[in-house]
Amino acid sequence: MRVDAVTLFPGMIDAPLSESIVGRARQEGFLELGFSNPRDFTEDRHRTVDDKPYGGGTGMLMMAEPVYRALKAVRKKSSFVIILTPKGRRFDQPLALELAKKKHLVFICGHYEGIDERVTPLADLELSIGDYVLTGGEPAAVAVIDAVTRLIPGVLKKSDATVNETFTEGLLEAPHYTRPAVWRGKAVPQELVSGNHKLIAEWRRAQAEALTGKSRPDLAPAKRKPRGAAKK
Ligand code: 6GU
Repeated sequence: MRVDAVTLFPGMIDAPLSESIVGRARQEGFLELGFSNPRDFTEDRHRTVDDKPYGGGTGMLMMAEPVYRALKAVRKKSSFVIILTPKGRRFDQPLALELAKKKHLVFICGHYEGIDERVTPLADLELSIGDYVLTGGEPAAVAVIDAVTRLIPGVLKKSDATVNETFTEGLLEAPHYTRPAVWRGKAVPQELVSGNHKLIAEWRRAQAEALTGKSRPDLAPAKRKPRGAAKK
């Protein structure tokens, strides 16, 4: 997969995605990550990329033309273009699975108070990673690129590592333990050391359902209202 980021701060994306699993995926060619900086597409002496908002208000906006040119430099027919903004659709695992099928993703990262609204129609999707405000789209791009990269076939060693995991089945994962069997007086649940695979599977399922109900009742299927239930 090819990914390009349109950003004024490529280092905010390049550095975190040079470590660990994604760093290795880049070295091994599963992910090709490139950058296009709007500042490189300015023509004035100060290489200006931002200006004050019409109508007043605090902060600065990214100007449309440098962003447009930086996008144009990387966009291809096959590109799926995403603008990162807290106003966008909330990112989740089903969307990560959809994005992992694309050949080329382009992420446009807003900074300052955002981007001139006239660039929005250039994108296929406006995307947010949650209900809080970041200083810019770059940390959000890192989160989305990470979640997508680990779904590219071959990036994770175990092919089933992405099947039984949190959110894929709409449940949080059961707790995990490794050696020692007793650590500072705390023992590993006896089901996990029983060697009985059916018992282990049942224990994990029950733990996953209990945990989901407790921490994320919004995800718990049993707690959801039946479909078509009359609203009062
Ligand atoms: Cl995509 N951008 C910014 N600036 N803040 C966010 C976000 C994106 N997603 C959540 N908060």
